[in-house]
Amino acid sequence: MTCEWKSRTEWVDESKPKLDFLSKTFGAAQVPVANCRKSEYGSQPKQTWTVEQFITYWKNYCHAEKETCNTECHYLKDWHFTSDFPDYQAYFTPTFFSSDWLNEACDAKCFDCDEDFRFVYMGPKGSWTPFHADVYRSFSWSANICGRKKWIFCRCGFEEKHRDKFGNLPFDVTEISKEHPDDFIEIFQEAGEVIFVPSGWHHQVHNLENTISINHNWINGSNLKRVWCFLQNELAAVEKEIDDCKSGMTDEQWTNQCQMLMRANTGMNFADFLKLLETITHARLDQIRKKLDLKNIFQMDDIQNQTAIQPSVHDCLETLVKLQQALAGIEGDKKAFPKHVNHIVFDLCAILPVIVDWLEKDKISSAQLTSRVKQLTLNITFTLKSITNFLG
Ligand SMILES: O=C(O)CCC(=O)C(=O)O
Ligand SMILES: [Fe+2]
Repeated sequence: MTCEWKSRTEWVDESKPKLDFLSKTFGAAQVPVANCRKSEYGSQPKQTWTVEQFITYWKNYCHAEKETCNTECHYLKDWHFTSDFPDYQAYFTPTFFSSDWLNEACDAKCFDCDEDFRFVYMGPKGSWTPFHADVYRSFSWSANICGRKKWIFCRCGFEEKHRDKFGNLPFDVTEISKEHPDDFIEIFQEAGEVIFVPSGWHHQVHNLENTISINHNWINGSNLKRVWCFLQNELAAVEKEIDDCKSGMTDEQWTNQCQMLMRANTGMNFADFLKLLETITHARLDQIRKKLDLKNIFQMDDIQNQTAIQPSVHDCLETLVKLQQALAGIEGDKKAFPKHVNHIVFDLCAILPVIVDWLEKDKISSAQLTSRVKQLTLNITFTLKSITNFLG
């Protein structure tokens, strides 16, 4: 999967990172560097260095490591490499991981900040990432360019057993995982191998050699419900935290305050999530319009200007069931649509139940957001109904 990648040939020599090449080629880039021997507020403190500074440090560390283990241990992580060097093409996203709404939405400038979710990590032997679950409960994939990693996964949900009396999860599960081997899974990742991290699985990662890896965080129709659940839990946590301020606020002020705090804590609030869903939906409707000649069946332009009656929850769910029945009724090799259209239908079918759930929850968002969710529900339901009719 990775042997053709430029990073695997240009960045590595005899299984070791080509430090001089990396410094010469990418030295001026500014990168986050974590201090692996410290913990501040449950995470490793980070500073911004240049790649050149990091490589100089790394060379000294490799040298010093032989004499003493008291030296500071730094880890270059979460480097937005592709965004810094868009023409370099260090790797190709493996096909299995290519349905990636987060990065698709970032590329479409969906979010206010233009940081993507494509990263490079570089660290000396001994550098590590503390116990965590990934941002927004996204999936991640991680490919080793060189070196070796030990992953400690906690079976999904079992992390709850290991919270302290304040409800905090452990920072380091090295000892706990030995004491509770049934709750954890240890995996060793070699150079060239790719790890898939399922949504919501907590994990901790250790570099056993000087290691470089490339990873993405991604969301798609298969983990969207988990992301939606996570955001609702984050909102509930914020509401609980500032509950004592509620009496002095109007409903609108309260909603806005909670959403603002949610974005600060979590990096995504309901407006951002809706923007993501709108961006993906509109991209898929565009793709249908371009790729499939369904003009006789329905007028795609009508969808954007829909003035039809808002579908009920029952109507939306019935639409999904009917579409599934129509798809199931197609026999043998006879495909309903070309492959890429199946993929579009899959995405729309994943979004609909989430936004229907959103609408069913009273007062979960501002009137303005709710009206946009309604519009999206209408667009998707109308499209899926038309596709079902098309299937006969
Ligand atoms: O490689 C690391 O240090 C951490 C990677 C990680 O946490 C991930 O890919 O989700
Ligand atoms: Fe992670």
